[in-house]
Amino acid sequence: MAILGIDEKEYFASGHRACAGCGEALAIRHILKAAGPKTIIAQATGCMEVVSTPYPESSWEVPWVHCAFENTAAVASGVRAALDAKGDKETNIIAIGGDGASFDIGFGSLSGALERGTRMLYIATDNEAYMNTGIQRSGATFPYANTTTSPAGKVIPGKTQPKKPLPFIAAAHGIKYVATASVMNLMDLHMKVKKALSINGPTMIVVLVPCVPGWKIDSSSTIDVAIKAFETSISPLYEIEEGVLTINQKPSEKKKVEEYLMMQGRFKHLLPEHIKKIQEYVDARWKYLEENNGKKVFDNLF
Ligand SMILES: Cc1ncc(C[n+]2csc(CCOP(=O)(O)OP(=O)(O)O)c2C)c(N)n1
Ligand SMILES: [Mg+2]
Repeated sequence: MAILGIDEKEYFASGHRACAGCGEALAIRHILKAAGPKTIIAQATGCMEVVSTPYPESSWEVPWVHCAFENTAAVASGVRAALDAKGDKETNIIAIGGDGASFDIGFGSLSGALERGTRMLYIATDNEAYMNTGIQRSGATFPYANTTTSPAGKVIPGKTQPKKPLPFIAAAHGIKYVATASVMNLMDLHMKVKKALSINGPTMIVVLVPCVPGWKIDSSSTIDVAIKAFETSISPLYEIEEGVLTINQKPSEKKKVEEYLMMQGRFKHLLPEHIKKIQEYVDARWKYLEENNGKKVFDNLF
């Protein structure tokens, strides 16, 4: 049975070892509900693999392939080629990687698969650090976040680089569909997964997934933090379809970034000057989105 179009059946079974309040596990659960049973997953190493797959226990109710950090999109491409050889046009292929796997280490194979036009959905579950190995900064880590490799102290105030704009980098390959999503709106995530899977070509979704130990938040506040990320425009929801940018949902009242930052231990060292810089950074990114809403931002010639 389905409630509001969402399958009641679970394809990511309970009993896995993710932390209480894990945003990533929640996203995976809903990605699979949207994709349904005719799906093959290729997944990079990372928290989700470690908590859900050690033999003989697995939470995956659909076929699942382990991938190294570097080659998840290449493995998905190979699975697609095998299905094509069998004449199977029905089965969905979803490659999933964390932010470390997607923004950084597996980026080469991801870019290759996007450029080749491989029909697959690539989903980056973005918790803004290499969480599985103890909270190291990645290209997705938000500026000024305290991580073990961008330690806030006398020398630096946390990460001193901006967040890599992966959705835009993916869209610049000329692919048909790129979207951002967040666990704060699971219906939106659900619809985006379904839409992406209906497209004949590579598609990509980057989902914001708060991490309880990495962000130093309470396990009961995962969704509240994700909502605040949306309300402050730190995590905007948009699609880039055939090169055209569409903001899907706008906050009714734009909140100050401070409200989001102060909910999390990883930002507790910030001084007013840092918060001001973050506000400017977020405002500039939001201004770009608003100014280009409904416009073609990338060519899609093929
Ligand atoms: C080439 C390589 N470098 C490092 C590792 C060790 N490693 C395994 S999981 C992981 C962190 C994964 O981070 P991310 O992709 O963001 O996923 P998360 O754990 O945050 O969900 C690291 C560094 C590895 N397996 N392979
Ligand atoms: Mg991560």
